[in-house]
Amino acid sequence: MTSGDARMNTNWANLMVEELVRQDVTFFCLSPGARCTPLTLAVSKCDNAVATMHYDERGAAFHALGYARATNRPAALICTSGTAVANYFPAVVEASMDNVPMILLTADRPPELHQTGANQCIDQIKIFGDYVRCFVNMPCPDERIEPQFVLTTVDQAVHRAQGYCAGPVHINCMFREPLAPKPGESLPESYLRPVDGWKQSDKPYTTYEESTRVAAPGVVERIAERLEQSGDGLIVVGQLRTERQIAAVSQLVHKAGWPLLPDILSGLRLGAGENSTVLPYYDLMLQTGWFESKQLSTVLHIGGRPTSKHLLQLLERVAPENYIHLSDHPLRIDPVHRISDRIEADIVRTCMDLAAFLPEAGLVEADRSWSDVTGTVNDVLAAELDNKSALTEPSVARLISQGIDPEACLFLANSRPIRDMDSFADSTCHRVPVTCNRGASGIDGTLASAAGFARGLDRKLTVLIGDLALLHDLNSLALLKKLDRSAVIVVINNNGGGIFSFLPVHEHRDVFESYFGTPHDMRFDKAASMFGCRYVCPESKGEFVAAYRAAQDEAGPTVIEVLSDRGENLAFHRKLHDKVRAHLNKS
Ligand SMILES: Cc1ncc(C[n+]2csc(CCOP(=O)(O)OP(=O)(O)O)c2C)c(N)n1
Ligand SMILES: [Mg+2]
Repeated sequence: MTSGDARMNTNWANLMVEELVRQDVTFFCLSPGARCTPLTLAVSKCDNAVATMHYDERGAAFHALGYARATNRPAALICTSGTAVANYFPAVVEASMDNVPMILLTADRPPELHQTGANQCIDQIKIFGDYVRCFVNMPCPDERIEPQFVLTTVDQAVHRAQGYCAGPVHINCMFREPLAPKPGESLPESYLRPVDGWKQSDKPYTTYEESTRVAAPGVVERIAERLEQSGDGLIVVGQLRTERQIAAVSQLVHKAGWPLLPDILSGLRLGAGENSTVLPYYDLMLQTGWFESKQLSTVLHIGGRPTSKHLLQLLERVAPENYIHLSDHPLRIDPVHRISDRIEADIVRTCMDLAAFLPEAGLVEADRSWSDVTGTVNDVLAAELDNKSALTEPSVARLISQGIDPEACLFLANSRPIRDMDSFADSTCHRVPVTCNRGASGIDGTLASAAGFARGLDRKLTVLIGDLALLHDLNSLALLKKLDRSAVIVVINNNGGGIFSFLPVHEHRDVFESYFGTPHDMRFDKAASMFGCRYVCPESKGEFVAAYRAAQDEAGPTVIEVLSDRGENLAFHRKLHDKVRAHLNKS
C-alpha cells in the first residue's frame, strides 16, 4: 500500500482549520470516524474553534444549517469517508435551495484505493451535484504543493459559501495512511516557511472584500414611479434574513402606506400589532375569499417565497399588471409565473433607495377598506381560541406566540406547524427570531436545525413540530440536550400526517389512512426520557400554558406533547374559516 506522510496530513489539516477560523468560520460540527483524523485533531487543538460532536451526519449537517440561519455565517462540517458523506445530502439540498452558507469537509480514501473494493470507499467526487456552489477535490497532502494552495482554497470556499448567492461548498479531502503522526512527533517547519508572514499575523491569507449588488442607475427611480402611478397595490414580504433587512423593509412599508402581507418568516408577522396597513391574518382572509373583490394592479414582493399557498393562488389568478420582486440572489422564486419585474440587488440598500424616491405622503390608496380588518379577525380568534378552553392545533400555535419568552427564538417544522403559526399567531405578540427549513420544505432534520438555530443565536428555543417530523429526527433530541438554555419541543401528536386531511386525496377513504394519514400509535414519553428531556402531556389549555411557562424557565430540553385528532382538527379549521368569513362580510 502506498504510504503517506502523516506529518503533511497534519500540516494541511491545521492550515485548513486555522484559515477557516481566520475567515470567521469558528463553529465545527464533527462526526466520529477514522479517515477524518487529521481534520478532527486539527479542530480539537485549535483554540479558537468551537466544536460539537454528533454521531449522525444527517443531523450534524442540519445542525450546521440551523446555525448558519441564525448567524449568516457558515459552520464547517467534518466527517469520514463513505455513506457518512451521503448523509449530508438532505441538509445540503436545503442549504442550496434557501441560500444558506455551509462548508463540507469530507475525508476520503486516496485515489489508488478508489474502485478497488477498499473498505468504506465510495465515489465522493461531486456527490452533491449542482446543489453545491463549488466543489474542490483536494489532492493528498504533499510537500511538493505549496501551503498557499491550501490557504487560498479555503479562502475561496468561504467566499463562495457566504458571498453572493450563498450556499453549500464541498471540499473533499483525501488522506493516505498513516493518518496522524505519533504524539509529540515534530512537524516539518520548513514546509510552512513560504507562509511565514501569514503565520505571524491573525488575518486570512486572502481577504475577500465585501461588495454589494445594486440595481443599475435609474432602475429604482423607475420602479418608484410605477408604484406611484398605480392606485391599488400590496406589499408582500417573504423570508428576510437580517435585522437590517427587517428594519429597511419596515421603513419602506411605512412610507409607502400600502397594505402589507407579512409572511411568518419575514420578521414582520410576529408582533405586527394592529397597525392598519399590516395584515397579519392575510392567510385566513385569503381562505375566506375576502381579497376577491379587491383591485390588485401592483404587487411589490420582497424576499423569499410566501408560505401561504392561498397567496400564491391569488397572485396566479389575479396576474397583477406589475408584479415586482426584489431579492438578493439570482434563484427564481416565481412558482406561479407571474413576475413582471425582477430586481436582484441588496435588499437594505434597495428598500432605502426606493423609500427615498416615494412621495412624502406615501402611495395613493384607492381602497380604504383594509383598515380595521385585523381587529375584526383578532376579535374572532379571541372568541374562538383565546376565550375557549379547548386545546387545539390552532390554539397551540396561538398560545406559543402569546407565551414565548421575548428572549427566545422559534423554529417551525414543515407541514401544519408553519401554516398554523402563519395563520393564527397573535398579531400583538412579541417579535422573536423565527425560521423554518422552507427551501425544500422537508420534514426531516427539524430538531437538529432548531438546535443549531438556538445555538447560533444563543437564545432559548421553542420548536413547534408534528409527530411524523419528530419521529423522523428523533435522535437529534441529543443535540437539544447540549444547549445550555431552555429548549421546548411542542409536538402536536395527531397520530400521522394531519396535513393530508386538508387535501383532496382525503376523499379516498378506503386508502387514506393506510397510505396518507399513516397512524403509528406512538407516544413520546419514553423517547423524551431516553434523551434526558423532561416530558409533559397537558390536557387543557390551562395546563399547556403552565407547562410552557415552566419549561421556558428551566434550563435544558422539555418535550410538551399535545394530543390531537386529525379529523376534528380539519373540522375546527373549517369552523374558524366560516366564522372569520361571516365577520368579515358583516364589517
Ligand atoms: C423528508 C420529507 N418526507 C416527506 C415529506 C412529505 N410530507 C409533507 S407533510 C408530511 C406529514 C407530516 O406529518 P407531521 O409532521 O405529523 O405534521 P402534520 O401534518 O400532522 O401537521 C409529509 C410526510 C416531506 N415534506 N419531507
Ligand atoms: Mg402529525
